[in-house]
Amino acid sequence: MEPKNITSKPFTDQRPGTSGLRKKVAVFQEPHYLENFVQSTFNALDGVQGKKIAVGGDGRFYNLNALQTIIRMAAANGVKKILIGQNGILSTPAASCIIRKYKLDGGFILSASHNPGGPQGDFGIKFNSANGGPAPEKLTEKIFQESLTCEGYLTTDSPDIDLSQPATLELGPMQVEIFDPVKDYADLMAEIFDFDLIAKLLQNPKFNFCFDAMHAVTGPYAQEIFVKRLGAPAKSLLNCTPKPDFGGGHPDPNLKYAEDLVKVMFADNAPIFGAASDGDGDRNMVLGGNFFVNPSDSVALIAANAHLIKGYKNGIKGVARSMPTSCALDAVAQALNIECFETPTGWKFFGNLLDAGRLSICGEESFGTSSDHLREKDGLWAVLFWLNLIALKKMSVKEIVNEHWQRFGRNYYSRHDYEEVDSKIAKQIVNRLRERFTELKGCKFGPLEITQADDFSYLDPIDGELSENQGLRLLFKDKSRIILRLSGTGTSGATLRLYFEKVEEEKAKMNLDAQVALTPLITLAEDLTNLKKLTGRSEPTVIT
Ligand code: G16
Repeated sequence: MEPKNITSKPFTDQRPGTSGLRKKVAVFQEPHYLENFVQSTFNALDGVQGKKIAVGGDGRFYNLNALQTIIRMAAANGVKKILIGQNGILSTPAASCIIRKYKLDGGFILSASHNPGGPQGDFGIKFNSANGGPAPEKLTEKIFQESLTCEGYLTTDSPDIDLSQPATLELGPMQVEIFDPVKDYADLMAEIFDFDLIAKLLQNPKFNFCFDAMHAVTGPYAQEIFVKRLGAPAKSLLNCTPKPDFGGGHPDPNLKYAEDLVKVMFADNAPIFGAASDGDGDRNMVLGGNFFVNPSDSVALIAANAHLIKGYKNGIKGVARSMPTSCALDAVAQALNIECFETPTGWKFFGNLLDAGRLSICGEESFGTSSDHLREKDGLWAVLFWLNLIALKKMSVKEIVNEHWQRFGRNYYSRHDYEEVDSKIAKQIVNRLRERFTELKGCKFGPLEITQADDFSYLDPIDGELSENQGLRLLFKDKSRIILRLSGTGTSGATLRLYFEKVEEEKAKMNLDAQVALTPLITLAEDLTNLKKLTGRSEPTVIT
């Protein structure tokens, strides 16, 4: 196995977004595109000679080609050992789990998360560091800088490796281990949750639940955990075979795209509990029978009840949420007298706080929740948390959420997404609102008074890094919020996200439809931004 130096030209568009580099498959198929990014990552890590890394992905189209490319490049760059999920499968949380468990130097996750797959869809690659978490901004920026001058890469002529069976082999001096991607993760879940109690619940004929893997990576994990280990009926699982095009769907667990699950859960005689996960298994959506749990409420409720769960029985240290996530979590932190951090959007911002032992539970409005058991958001962990809680409380999902609101207040919350908007127009909308900040401060719109208008910035309390321009905030006297930001995960045009929040402390007023409760804020946002008019849209693409 002789390393070969291949000459290429630098690309100018390889700056990682909110979560790694995501582009159309066709872009990744351009000669040298993937290779240059991988080499830039190796270079940004000051080389990978003698290092141990993992690689795997969500099963989407182009995963297997990319895997073989990375294996060859790893060998040529002097990697000591590479661990690869069997059949190239490795969910994002499972990758984080094995990087930590086997003390690896990091790993590549091949996924564009919830974005559609298939030859016309998206592909993505992200690097997770030795702590198991997404590369911090400092590293992603270094990778980007390397990519701007990357004029070649190292690879070999070795043939493809058979990834279909667990095996240990050698590629030149590099050890290659193809491993079962499910076992270590499932073992970790069994350490955190009361599997005996959950098994009793799932095997009780009076209980029924439905989990939708959306033809994505969590299928094999759900089969092992829910059916094999916990004894749930196999019919509880939907779409559990990963497919390169996710069955033609959009593996985003929300009310619009998880339509198979939504049909089941919003029917007469709906199951008691329903959940879905996304392409790479880090997001989750939780539903009760005819009832949607907002992700911002879910993380707050998980924090409030963590002490009841085996893995957190000694209580939790602190909590964190991304800025656009509702402040429901803050109310819990206040009651528990623990720290609550507000970070920019992106799981990478929780990493330092988790490593420093400052927080135990964190989550985002974008259907991500997790804890310090690893350094990624974790879809199945959240589902197991809910199942454990239902088994303990013997209440329905709706009753559990209502009990939470009655205790902590309700933060009415919704996100309106406008996808594939012309990038120029999207930027113009954001810039115009920013320009009006001084004028807007102190303005009253009926009962709504703006007390603060700013562009969120975050000073990391652990490493002192400043992250600016993280989303426009209009904060109101009554604790309502309107937030506007551009997504960092789309691949076509721009996605504008508008977030609305209104705090309700009056117990009798907690059961309105969120869109109704938020109408004054939604109307005001349109008046201030002219978003619909400027984008020519009559309604958002997705409402959550
Ligand atoms: C990624 C990040 C999350 C972020 C989400 C949405 O999730 O890991 O932290 O909240 O994108 O980001 P944006 O609003 O910029 O599109 P995933 O599941 O796509 O990896």
